[in-house]
Amino acid sequence: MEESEKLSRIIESRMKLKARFEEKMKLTPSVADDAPKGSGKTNRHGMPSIPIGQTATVKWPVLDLGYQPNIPLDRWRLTIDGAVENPVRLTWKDFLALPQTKDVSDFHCVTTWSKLDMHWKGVSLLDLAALVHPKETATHMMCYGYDTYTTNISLEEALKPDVLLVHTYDGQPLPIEHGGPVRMITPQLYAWKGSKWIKRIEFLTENKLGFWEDRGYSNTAYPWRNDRYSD
Ligand SMILES: Nc1nc2c(c(=O)[nH]1)N[C@H]1C(S)=C(S)[C@@H](COP(=O)(O)O)O[C@H]1N2
Ligand SMILES: [Mo]
Repeated sequence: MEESEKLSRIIESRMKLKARFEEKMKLTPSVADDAPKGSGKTNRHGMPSIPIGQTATVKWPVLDLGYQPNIPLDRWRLTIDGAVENPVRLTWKDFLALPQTKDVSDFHCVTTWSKLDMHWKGVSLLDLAALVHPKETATHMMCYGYDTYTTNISLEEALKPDVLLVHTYDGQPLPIEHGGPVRMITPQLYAWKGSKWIKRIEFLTENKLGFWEDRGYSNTAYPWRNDRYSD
């Protein structure tokens, strides 16, 4: 297929997905809550920039399972499969050939630090979804890291425009300790929803729990509701 044809297919598919999830997205707490908990100036989706219980940090702490996988770019692969019409297994070259998105967003870790205004570059989840065509029955995703980590997310959260698979932070390749070569970010949810060293995205037709969600952390992870643990 011609590159330009591929791109126009992604764009068309992206518009359809947007339309399909638009209403649900508008109703998510990080956009819709009328009494969000937190302090500081209002961010671009109408929430206080420091969610309740969080403190802004300048440093960028590292959190992992005690193992930081080192994946050379020539062996890096990203599999996107499950409830999709067109499963793919992307090489590094394939990944960089997709539309690239830059964004500046905030990072809220459940251990109470928030790092604001982080400069990212990568591929949006929405564009990746547009590439694989999720089936009508798809509702959630499970993300898998090269370190065996897993985390689940609903599609109305995952397909928000600020959810990216990033390879660049502050103009530099994402460091290994922060999940390089590629990690996911979820600026409107606690950061554990973004898998570092991401290796596979599986579309699901029902919700399943990931690593922390299965160990008492919240399924939904809404920072402005102090939604840290499952009850
Ligand atoms: N693959 C993988 N992703 C992960 C984790 C992990 O242990 N493994 N930790 C999560 C948690 S709890 C947080 S707060 C962030 C931390 O990202 P950082 O180490 O870059 O600050 O990554 C999340 N993604
Ligand atoms: Mo975390």
